[in-house]
Amino acid sequence: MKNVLIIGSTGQIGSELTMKLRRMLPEGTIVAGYIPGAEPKGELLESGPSAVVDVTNGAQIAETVEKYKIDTIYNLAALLSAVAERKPLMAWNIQMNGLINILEIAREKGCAVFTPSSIGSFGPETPHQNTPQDTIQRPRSMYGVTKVATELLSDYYHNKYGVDTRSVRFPGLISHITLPGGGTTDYAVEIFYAAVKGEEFVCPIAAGTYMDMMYMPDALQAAVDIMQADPTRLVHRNSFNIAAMSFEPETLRAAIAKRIPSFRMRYEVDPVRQAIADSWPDKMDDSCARAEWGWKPTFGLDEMVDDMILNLRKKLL
Ligand code: AKB
Repeated sequence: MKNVLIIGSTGQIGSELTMKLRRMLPEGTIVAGYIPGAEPKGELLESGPSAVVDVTNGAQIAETVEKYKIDTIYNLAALLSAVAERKPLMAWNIQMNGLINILEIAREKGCAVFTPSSIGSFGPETPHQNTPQDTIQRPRSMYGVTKVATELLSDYYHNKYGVDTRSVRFPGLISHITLPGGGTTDYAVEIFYAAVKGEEFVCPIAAGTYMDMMYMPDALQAAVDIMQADPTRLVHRNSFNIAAMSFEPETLRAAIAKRIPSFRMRYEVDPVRQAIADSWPDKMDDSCARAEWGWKPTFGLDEMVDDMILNLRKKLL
């Protein structure tokens, strides 16, 4: 990995992954791909090249790959689960037509490709406790359908054409730099903004709903480590379960209230997001990722809550 194209570089993961890779690979070129309307700003804009790369436009991807001699593509363009339910055709177009554009270019130019999957690739029939690496995947949401198809198509391009595709199934990602947009797990980010600003939080997910969650530094490390893993050790490729913490809204509320005693939360459950959340695992088994490429998270619930509050106080107050 030397010259890297990040598609979706201004999103929740992309904005931080681009900066991490620029710091990590000073000899390389890390190109921030974006779509008009979501331009990179500040440090992201100034610290390296950027290019308009719409994932649904194969010619744009090919041109950027050629121009910067790209060897690795991080494909982070996606509509998240709740918004994908409102715009299923758009989600399909971005997630699937976008992916095949990338895989075709990767096949021609010899690029490695990372396209994240998600806890959203599982469905109501999946075992919810210690969800195994290899298990039933019958999601009911469009987001989930595209994630399962992403895993299958990525493996297909590896098995048939030798394209170096690898990925992880991300839990809900918690971060303080760029807000997520339209996910089922977004409540676990938005709650911190409300708490730090001294506002009441209206939680769209019901008490008692457990989901896997992860703090962004661990997610970024996973995205890097999987692409740098020794391929001879990989039994799986697309995609690895990775887990860090599992909680329900009350656990998070209590952890925040311990640090901000005036914090208040009430529930107004969103039926669309709740149905999706109910169909997802409570807690995944990530033993294959641990065994095959050394996955190990560093942030648990308390470390994450401390760090989120510290950073959001700096940002918002
Ligand atoms: C979402 O909630 O849609 C995402 C995800 C878990 O993939 N954060």
